[in-house]
Amino acid sequence: MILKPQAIIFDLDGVITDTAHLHFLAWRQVANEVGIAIDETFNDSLKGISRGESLQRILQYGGKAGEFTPEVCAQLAERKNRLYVHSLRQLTVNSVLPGIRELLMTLREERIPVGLASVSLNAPTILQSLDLSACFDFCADAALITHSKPDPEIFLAACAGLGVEPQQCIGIEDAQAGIDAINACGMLSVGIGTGLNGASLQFPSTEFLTWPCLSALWQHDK
Ligand code: B16
Ligand code: MG
Repeated sequence: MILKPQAIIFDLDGVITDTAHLHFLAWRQVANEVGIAIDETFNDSLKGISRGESLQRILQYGGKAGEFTPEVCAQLAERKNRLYVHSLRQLTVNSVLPGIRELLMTLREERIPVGLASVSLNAPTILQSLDLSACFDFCADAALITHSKPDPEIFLAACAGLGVEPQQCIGIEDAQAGIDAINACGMLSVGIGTGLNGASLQFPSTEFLTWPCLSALWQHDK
């Protein structure tokens, strides 16, 4: 039996910090401008979904799929991003979700490599605002990814960058698309929140996420 996982790979939005609400406010404004009303429940379905695909889902939801040229879609996505990036100014070192900074420090002490698998192109900026960049050994580059979660591509890229095998790693996610992506590459999956299906282990919030729990999961399953 291998006693420790080769790496722990984290999602960003909803696991490291809560940027979902900021994504929602920016998308709601852009959606309003094209006559579509979205709410937080619909926004949940955009978690882990890339910017371009999120826009397509919003247009579909509002019955406007195919109404805008690719150029206009690019402008709408760009406008959303400007609003979102502006709102990221409110992030500080205190915006890290409960227990996460402590877990990252423990993983360092245990010499377990740490990776990031976020499809957000703003991930490096967000980690900097949280003063967490140094806690990650490798962050998969969302710009090089062609498929959003639930495709496993971003998690496989994180494993490749760390030089580890997915089957020897644990992935942590708050979105169903992310849990499906983790499971698709053969990693053990840990879900944060409620209403997730198929996670190897699930916690209601990040404060319960500790190294002893992850270690116990590993030793139980491997
Ligand atoms: P950006 P994650 C995802 O981050 C968000 O959950 C999703 O709502 C967002 O559309 C996506 O990043 C792209 O973000 O527009 O900043 O490139 O959950 O994979 O950390
Ligand atoms: Mg997430």
